[in-house]
Amino acid sequence: MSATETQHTSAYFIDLENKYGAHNYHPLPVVLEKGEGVFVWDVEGKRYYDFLSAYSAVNQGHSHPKIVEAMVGQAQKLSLTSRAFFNNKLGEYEKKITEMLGFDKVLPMNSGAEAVETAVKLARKWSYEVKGINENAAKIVVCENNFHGRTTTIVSFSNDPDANQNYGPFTPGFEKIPYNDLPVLEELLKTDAQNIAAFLAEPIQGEAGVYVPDAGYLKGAAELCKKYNVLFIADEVQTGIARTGKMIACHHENVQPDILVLGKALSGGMYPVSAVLANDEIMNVIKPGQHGSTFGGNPLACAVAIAALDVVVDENLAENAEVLGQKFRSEIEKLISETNLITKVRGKGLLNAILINDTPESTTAWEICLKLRDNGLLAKPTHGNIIRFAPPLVMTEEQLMDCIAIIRKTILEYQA
Ligand code: IF1
Repeated sequence: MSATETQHTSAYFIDLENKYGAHNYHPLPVVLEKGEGVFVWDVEGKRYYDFLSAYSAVNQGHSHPKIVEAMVGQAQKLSLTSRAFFNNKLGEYEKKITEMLGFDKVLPMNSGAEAVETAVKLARKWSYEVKGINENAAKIVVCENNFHGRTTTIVSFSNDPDANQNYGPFTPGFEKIPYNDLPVLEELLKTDAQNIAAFLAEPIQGEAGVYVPDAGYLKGAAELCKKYNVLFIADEVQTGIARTGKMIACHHENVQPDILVLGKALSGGMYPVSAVLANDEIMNVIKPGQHGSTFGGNPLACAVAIAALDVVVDENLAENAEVLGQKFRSEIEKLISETNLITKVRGKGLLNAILINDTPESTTAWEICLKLRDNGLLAKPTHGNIIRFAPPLVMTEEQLMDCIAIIRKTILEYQA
């Protein structure tokens, strides 16, 4: 503890946030002070396994030394220039990420929602200037139960009342179809492709409850988009950066989206970094002065992202996520045979969720997360009765088995 930090209890910090902070979250009652690898510590010094990873932003583990070193070093040299001038980190980063993922160009932004908004603007502009849709007539097809961020345009195409109630009027030009339903997508493209710019989807619907689509869905959607000259936009803000066992989830089906959206773990959780990748025919429709942001592509963000990507490759995080994810699901399947409290486990790589055998309106999942906290593991329900489990990808098998033991102990004690 630094000399200037006075020791306060968790209650003190919770009271401060309740009094002085907007109540736009309902956090689990735990106050974190330190993070390292797969662990976090609260202000009382208690250690927890982090099984949320800041919603898959800390794939490389908390405060990864190589990313911290890159950040501190760059911060001491040059943090922000604005894009009014060139800098010596942006081009290096752009070369690295476009070569790594197989695209001609990248447009750097900051938050995931900003990157999704950028993808929407890019697809619309391409559809008017390249595809030839009448101006302001472009539609973008999205999926029911999507989560793509919280800007007004993005919540305009949400069907979650918590996300958009009383935030109208909404942005027009979006059409919702059921997720994981190729016939409906094909029917819509067959009848209206001439007015459709793009199909935007999450390769796995994270917030909706880690819904993994049927095998072949992503490939089928990409093929339909190609057939009807509609752009396929993959929102990999949560599923990207090795989380599902591949560098991006689309790679499980050898799909190369027309526009790829990344965020979160692109910086290892160290700094807001997001990105939109596309080939020249699409990306070059944006000309100087037609899009941007103050911090987008700043030297500090680039230095952090370069280090974060190196860690993913050097430490084989995708392979580790694949192996440990299979282990996690098989161990939870064993637990399901011992209890009625859990009805299902689903996921890919280390993006998983369990379904609690109670109604979505019940507080059972929340109460189980409180018990998991007491037993040294932090997780949080997504919707109602679904608990998401997403630890940092640097976890070892031994640590995973330790977490399985905590989950098993908690479930069996809770149902007793
Ligand atoms: C919150 C959810 C997860 C995302 C996908 C874009 C964004 C997100 C697929 C926007 C962000 C975050 C937002 C955060 C909680 C978390 C979340 F519960 F909200 F839905 F992960 F599932 N596309 N997801 O998952 O990125 O602008 O936040 O950087 O808002 O509470 P962002």
